[in-house]
Amino acid sequence: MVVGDLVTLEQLEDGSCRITEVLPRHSRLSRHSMAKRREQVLAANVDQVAAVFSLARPEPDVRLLDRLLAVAELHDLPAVIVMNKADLAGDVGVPPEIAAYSEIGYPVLCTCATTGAGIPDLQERLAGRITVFTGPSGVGKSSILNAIMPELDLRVGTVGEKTGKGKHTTSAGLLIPLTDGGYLADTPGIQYFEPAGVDPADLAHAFREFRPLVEHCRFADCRHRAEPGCAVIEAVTDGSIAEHRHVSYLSLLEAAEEARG
Ligand SMILES: Nc1nc2c(ncn2[C@@H]2O[C@H](COP(=O)(O)OP(=O)(O)O)[C@@H](O)[C@H]2O)c(=O)[nH]1
Ligand SMILES: [Mg+2]
Ligand SMILES: [Zn+2]
Repeated sequence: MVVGDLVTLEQLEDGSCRITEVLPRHSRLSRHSMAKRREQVLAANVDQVAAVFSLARPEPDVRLLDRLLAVAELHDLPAVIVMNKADLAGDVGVPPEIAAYSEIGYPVLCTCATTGAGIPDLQERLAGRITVFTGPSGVGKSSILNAIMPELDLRVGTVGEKTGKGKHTTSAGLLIPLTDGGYLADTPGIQYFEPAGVDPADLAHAFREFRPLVEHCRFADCRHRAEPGCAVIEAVTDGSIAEHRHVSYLSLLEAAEEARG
């Protein structure tokens, strides 16, 4: 049983409850453990992934963002990008590199947990759905949750991300019910996703702007690495695909191929 599973309960005579059945999952988020060589389900019944980053302090890590988006695509889950600390962006606003994600089909929401700007838009996205809320530490995930639900009073800053077992920490396997329906699932493991178990031939589909191009590659089994007549590489060369997206693809491809042996 994992975060997000729906179960049926039986109430015992002493008033406590016993789980009698885990209901079928309509979706799941999993990773393949390289060491154990098996699938590890991180969360069940997930509706979407929210990849949370900050515009500054720390700067957005687009390679990690690409990885998280690829994980979402590989699980057929829609993803939304949250850019927090909008107050630190100054006049520059959202850098073009980040704005480019909305051009390829990912909504980009800007928030400021300290002023509450953009939080209502985010709340609207989260209502009634189970969302995996993920991103590197320090970007303001706990602060955003506190802005949404002050009664939660999550620890912010340097305190116990990894160690704490108390109810106020964001350690593994927490499902936070939202006041207007829906849940946030905190699944730290998603960041360490390894594409073992992913067919290298399927990986290009995890990069949505590659999808319409792959059929134009000269070779049907093109891996979009250095093959002649590769439509993906041509698009990278002419600037219509961002180079870091291709680099992120190549690193996942390498890992997927390595895992295959
Ligand atoms: N300037 C600014 N700082 C923020 C914002 N949101 C969070 N912070 C700060 O960023 C740091 C990390 O926040 P935290 O919520 O613990 O991040 P988490 O590790 O992703 O949960 C804390 O010092 C927060 O006060 C924001 O919107 N603007
Ligand atoms: Mg936190
Ligand atoms: Zn190709």
